[in-house]
Amino acid sequence: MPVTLDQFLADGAAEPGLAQLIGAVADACAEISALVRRGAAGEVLGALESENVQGEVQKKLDVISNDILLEACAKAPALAGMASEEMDTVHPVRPVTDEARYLLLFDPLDGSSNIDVNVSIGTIFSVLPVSAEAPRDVTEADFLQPGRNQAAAGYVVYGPQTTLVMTFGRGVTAFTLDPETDQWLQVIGAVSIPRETKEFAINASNMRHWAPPVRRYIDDCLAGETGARGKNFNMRWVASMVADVHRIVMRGGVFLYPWDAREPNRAGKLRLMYEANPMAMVIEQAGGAAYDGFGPTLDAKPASLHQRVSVMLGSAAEVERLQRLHEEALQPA
Ligand code: P6P
Repeated sequence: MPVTLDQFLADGAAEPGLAQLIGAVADACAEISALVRRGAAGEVLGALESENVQGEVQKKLDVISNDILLEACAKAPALAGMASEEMDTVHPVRPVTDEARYLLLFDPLDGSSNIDVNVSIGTIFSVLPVSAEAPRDVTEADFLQPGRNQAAAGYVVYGPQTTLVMTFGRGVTAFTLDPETDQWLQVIGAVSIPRETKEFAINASNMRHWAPPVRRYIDDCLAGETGARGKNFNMRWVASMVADVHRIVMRGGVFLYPWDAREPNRAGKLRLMYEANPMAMVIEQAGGAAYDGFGPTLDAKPASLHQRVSVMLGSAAEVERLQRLHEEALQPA
């Protein structure tokens, strides 16, 4: 009989307050999964009139998922505050104390442009520690910590199966939701990402806008066995980060959403705090690597809650190659 998430969390996977918080996240995601599965039958598809802080049109399910997470997670006594892609500012839950010592950040429904066309989407979450000399409400500054500080991170992919992949910093484990019992059943005890791969994921329509190191890396992949790599590559692009990252978690690969010249003043499309950092922690804990064009993603020092970042992550040998190409590009000719 597979281990359930409740058993896993009760058996010392993390200190009780953090375990209870992750349990609340999982409960919320089981509820979101049921809504995603119902789709149009549940009258939750389609877009709203509103836009989020990113200036993106909000889908009904974006806002519903955000509210489900806010309500479910606020019940966890260890939680002092939350932040979300769908909310302009941070959301204090209770004053910071020795018990209320965590912050939760999330993208409630990443890839939401895929909702209406029935392509896998997901929830991404990150947990940071917080402390205070005396009880006080959290502020945005409390959230601006490097990803290396995360106490936990993970995602739920709503696909043919609903699967939770997460880490407390001691390896990566995966649970699949049994919709008949609403129980999360452990399906992988220790995820390990192959160091090598033949599969890359990037939106190739942006090729003419890429920086030279990215262009060189992809050109070498496309040259296949006749080129510098001496092997053929395959390409995948779901346009749903959670789905692309989950494939890499399951069989290796490299995912790139790098800086490009379309908006030169923008570091990238994806957000550091609640997309890149949690994914980078999962990938590194599973033996892969994550790089932001300057150094390890997890070492990036955030300046603002919704800041964007260049993302290159996955099989370690490929990320190391990308890092070398970036560093060589900085050398004097
Ligand atoms: P593009 C989804 O909107 C998302 O934020 C990520 O999940 C995904 O990897 C990326 O954007 C897709 O972007 O430019 O290919 O549509």
